[in-house]
Amino acid sequence: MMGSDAQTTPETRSQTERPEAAIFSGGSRRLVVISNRVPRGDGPPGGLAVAMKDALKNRDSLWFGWSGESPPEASDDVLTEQRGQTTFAVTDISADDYAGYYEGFANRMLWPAFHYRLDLSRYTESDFEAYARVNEQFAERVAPFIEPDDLIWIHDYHLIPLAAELRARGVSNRIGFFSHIPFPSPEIFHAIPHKDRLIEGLACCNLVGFQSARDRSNFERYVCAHAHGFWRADGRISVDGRLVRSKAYPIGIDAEDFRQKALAPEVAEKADALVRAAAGRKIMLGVDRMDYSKGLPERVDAIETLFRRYPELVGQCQLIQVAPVSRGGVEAYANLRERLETAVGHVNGEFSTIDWTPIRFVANAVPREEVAAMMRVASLALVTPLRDGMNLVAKEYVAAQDPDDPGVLILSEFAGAAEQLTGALVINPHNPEEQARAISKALVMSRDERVERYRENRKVLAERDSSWWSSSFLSDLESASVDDFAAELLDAVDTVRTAE
Ligand code: ADQ
Repeated sequence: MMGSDAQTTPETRSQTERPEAAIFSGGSRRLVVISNRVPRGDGPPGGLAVAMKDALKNRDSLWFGWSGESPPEASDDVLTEQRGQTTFAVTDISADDYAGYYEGFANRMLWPAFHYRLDLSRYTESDFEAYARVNEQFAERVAPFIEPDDLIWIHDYHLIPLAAELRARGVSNRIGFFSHIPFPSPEIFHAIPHKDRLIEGLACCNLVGFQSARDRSNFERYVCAHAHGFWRADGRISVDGRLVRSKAYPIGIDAEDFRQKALAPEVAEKADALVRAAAGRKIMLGVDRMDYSKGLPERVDAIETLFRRYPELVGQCQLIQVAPVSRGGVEAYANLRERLETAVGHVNGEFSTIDWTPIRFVANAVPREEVAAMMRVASLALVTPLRDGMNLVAKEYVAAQDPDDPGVLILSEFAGAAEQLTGALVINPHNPEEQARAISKALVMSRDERVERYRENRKVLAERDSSWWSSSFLSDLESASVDDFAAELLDAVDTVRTAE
């Protein structure tokens, strides 16, 4: 629940009892953010909170989502807490619905499918029903808070049907949706049960944002080939009379803030200790949530290939892989941990010497500042997902480098970040030989080439930071044309006529 020092006001609101309108500041509309998780008052800010920092600055906002509580019987109460200009509004999800909605349809069905792993997707009708129900509950509970001029920004795959549920409750505001994860190719999307409900949810938005041009193209191709969509001259897509614009907004980071973290005196000692322990050997770093999309077993295979192909590197470098367990409730993740530990054990068993281990595997979470300090001292980073919406670790690694003596980023061509970070050594993670070759190249790369590649990447980080990401999305959402609504009205009239 929310921080103990917070002033929490329990309140249940009916449809008619609307909260007081917020006062607009700086001429900008109030922003309503809706996401599964809402930043907690007492913990470090999570990824989305960091990315949304600038969007929330100097404007009134409401952030709605799950409270983090799932009692056996959940009430429909919404608890609010004011922090600065933002009202945080949270609601419980019952234990059964949480299991079906979050662990079930969102993380057992959609996450693997959107990451091209239909083989890992598990579908049950009751999971989908819970997913649909939670989206309905979210719409029902947030609708009374929405004022006519608010901009609504929905985040991620947990809440794809939400816009349709809001429209069904008469919400005619501008609605934007951002997908943090990939959008799969049309053939894969076509295989997802209830795909029509998902497309309907996205088509009810005025703007749908993706991490990369590839994701956007996948969405548009699906809608046009399989959902009666067609492109209009103005670039928007018409889907059943609704007009939706889709565009790539690659999420950025606050690079300077991350660099400061890497240099913080509190973690300098930790970084020094790491360097001392490496005893002159080069540090290769991997930092990921333990997820099958991140290419971890494939990375371990590549390290084995590296030492076989380049025996002169044995004893000269070490991979430090931080991969804390995530989504422990989903079985595919437990299997992954087992597979990974076996693979690491195999490589370490084969190549270790009395004073050297090829792979140090850390399955516990490491604080963000320590991660930053590790990135600063690593000669190279392995960011080799099989699929990734963006991958912020790639950007953070670049931000943490010493500009005069930077390390090398080895990056999967299947991470959204590869469309932007052209200074990286880009590899296919399914090919251990190619990955091993890139590592060997990075380990001996001249300082001049490293600096040149770093500068290319760093320029992108500066031009496309987190502030650019949120402001460009919101300004496009704000300028969504009134035509959008006209088309929706025509659609509604048509529906009424058909019914008559
Ligand atoms: P994630 O899949 O969680 O996010 P990613 O972007 O790599 O992936 O990481 C998000 C944050 O978590 C980063 O700030 C990173 O430093 C931190 N993190 C990851 N592993 C960590 C570890 N082992 N220890 C400590 N911190 C760790 C989803 C999508 C991504 C997309 C983001 C943001 O899957 O593709 O980039 O959202 O949109």
